[in-house]
Formats: sequence, structure tokens, C-alpha cells
Amino acid sequence: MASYKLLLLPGDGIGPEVAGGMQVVLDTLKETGLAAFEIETDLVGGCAIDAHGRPLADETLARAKDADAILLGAVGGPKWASVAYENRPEAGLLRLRKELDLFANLRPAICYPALAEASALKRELVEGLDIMIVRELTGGVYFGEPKEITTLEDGSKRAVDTQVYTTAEIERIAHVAFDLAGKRSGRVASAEKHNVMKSGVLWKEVVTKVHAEHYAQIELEHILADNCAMQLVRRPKQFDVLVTDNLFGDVLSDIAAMLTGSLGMLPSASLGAVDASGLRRALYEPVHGSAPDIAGQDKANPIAMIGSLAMCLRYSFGLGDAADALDGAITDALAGGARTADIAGEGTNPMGTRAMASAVA
Ligand code: GGG
Repeated sequence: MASYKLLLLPGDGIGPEVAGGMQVVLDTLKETGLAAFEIETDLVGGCAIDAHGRPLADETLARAKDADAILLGAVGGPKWASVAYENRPEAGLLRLRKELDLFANLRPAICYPALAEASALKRELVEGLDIMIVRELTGGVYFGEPKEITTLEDGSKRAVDTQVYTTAEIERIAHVAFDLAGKRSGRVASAEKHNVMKSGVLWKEVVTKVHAEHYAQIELEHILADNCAMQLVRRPKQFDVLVTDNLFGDVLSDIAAMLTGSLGMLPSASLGAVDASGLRRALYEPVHGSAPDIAGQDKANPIAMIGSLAMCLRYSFGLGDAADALDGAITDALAGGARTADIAGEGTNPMGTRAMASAVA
């Protein structure tokens, strides 16, 4: 039986609870004899600030580099609101993504049949919805310099964030999107704002070139990010693979989440490049944050975290059948009526995090 070394970083808020739910499922996978997992647990985000004074210790980063895959819960919370910006909980996650060069963030937004009524939209608009958002994760305004707040002569302030993209950064994320589309419906929409942003002009130019040179069989549509947001709530099933930059990807995937019923439903994979030995670094995490308002109450939906484990099996370990089985278990649990509070309708008695994880397991 193959054995994989996983680094588990539960993080803050509901992170440890959803990670605990995922571990119930991991134990079941282990019992099936499909694969064995050696799990090392460490700190990231606010809990790491409390323990080490920094949101990501160098030792944790070294462990992350050594693991076959990383599973992360969520980071952040009001407890660390007064921490210096450079040292805030989110900086730990951003450092992990940057240092491991996890440039390709895959965020599938799937509307499970049993949840069509829980969607923010009418059933007919979301039934069968299956969008793959490909968010560029290590560039753009998240990392561009300068990034600062300065004080002007009159005492008022000036804040600057810088959006930077290079040809190489856009090329590699475009390849990921087109390759994925080749295995799906063969359609890619590329969202930017070339009408107001130079980085949008370059984004459109490079995506067009990669398409023409390598993927002529794939259908490509360029769409302005604001129109894309509108189309996601107007007619979401027009999209299959949607590739976009770091910031637009964050915003558009939160919109897409509400089409599936809840932010608690969206898993993600953050992937690096495949190296010479065929391996790549990868981190898997739910799209949602630490939800401090419900932390510690056994209320959080663990499906995004469990779905992230399914993505780990698929993309890091090539265990496609096991990933399909896990996705099927989520479908079945929902079809059987399992609901946490975020996806329970009016008058329904929701179950807790642990009960939902057990239903899937
Ligand atoms: N599980 C995701 C999470 O904790 N997100 C909080 C965060 O740091 N978000 C930054 C971003 O991805 O834009």
C-alpha cells in the first residue's frame, strides 16, 4: 500500500474543526486499505503568531517543502487584528504559496443535485453547474511592490498596492487552464480588465498567444471581470474553465460559491509546476476563511475541507478512483439529507461539523 506524507496545518477559527472532520474521512480511507497517510501537524496563521511570534515559522516552511502534500484549514481572526500588517495571520498563508511557488489555484464550483434549492439562484440556473475557476496565485496585486501607506505633507495618507504580471506568469497559468479545458468541455473564459489596467492588456495578449500557438482546438472567450461577475449570477452555466488573476479569482470564486449553496462547499488545490521527476508541490484548502463567529461551536461545514482532500488524492497522488469515490460520498450524504447550518433550509434541523464528516465517511 502506498504511503503519503501529509502536513496538516489546521490554522485558526473553524480551521481545526473542519480539519478534524477531514481526518475522520482520512481514517476511513486508511481502513479501506487504499493508501496510508503519515500525518504531521503544525501551526500557521494566528495560532503560529501566538506560539512563535510569526504566522509561519521557518521550521514549518521546511516541513511544508518536505511533505508530499499540505492540507490547510483556515487562517485569520479578530484576535490578531492589531498585529503589524507584515506579520498578520494571512501573511503566513501568502508566504507558503509564494515560497512553494503554488501559482495555480483550482477552485471547482459544483452545484450538487441535492443543493440546487440552497443556491442563491433559481434551480434551473444552477442544476448541473460545474465551473473550474483557475486563479493565478503568486502574482498580481497580492505581491506587487510598492505596497505601502505613506503620510503626505498635510498629514493625510496615501495607500498603494501594485498589480504586476509578467509574460511568463500569465503563460504558465494559461497553460494550466487550457490543459484542464482539454479534459473537460473544451471552453475557456479569460477574465481581466484590459479597458482600465495595463496588466489586463498584457493578460489578454498573452492568453491569446498561448491559445493560438498551442490550443487552437479549445474555444476561448475574453471577458471583462465585471461583466464576468454579472454573467456568473445571470447565466452561470455558460462557463466551464474560467482563468483569471489573483484578486479577480478570489472575488469571482466567492460569487461562484454562493451558486453552489455556500462558501462552505468550495474546495481548492494550489499547485506548483511539475518538476523533472514528475512531482509537484501542492497545498489543498477550503476556499472559506476562519469564520470566527461560529468557531468552536461544531457548526462549520466540513465539505470544502473534505473536497480539498479529494483534490489532493486526485492531483497529488493520482488516486482518481478514490477521489471520485469521495466526491460520490459527498453527493450521497447530501442526497441523504445531511445538512450543516449554512446549507440547511428554513425549518430544517442542521447537523454539526462532526456529524456531517461522519455522514460522508
Ligand atoms: N482557507 C482559506 C483562508 O484561510 N483564507 C484566508 C486568506 O488568507 N485569504 C487570502 C486569499 O486567499 O485571498
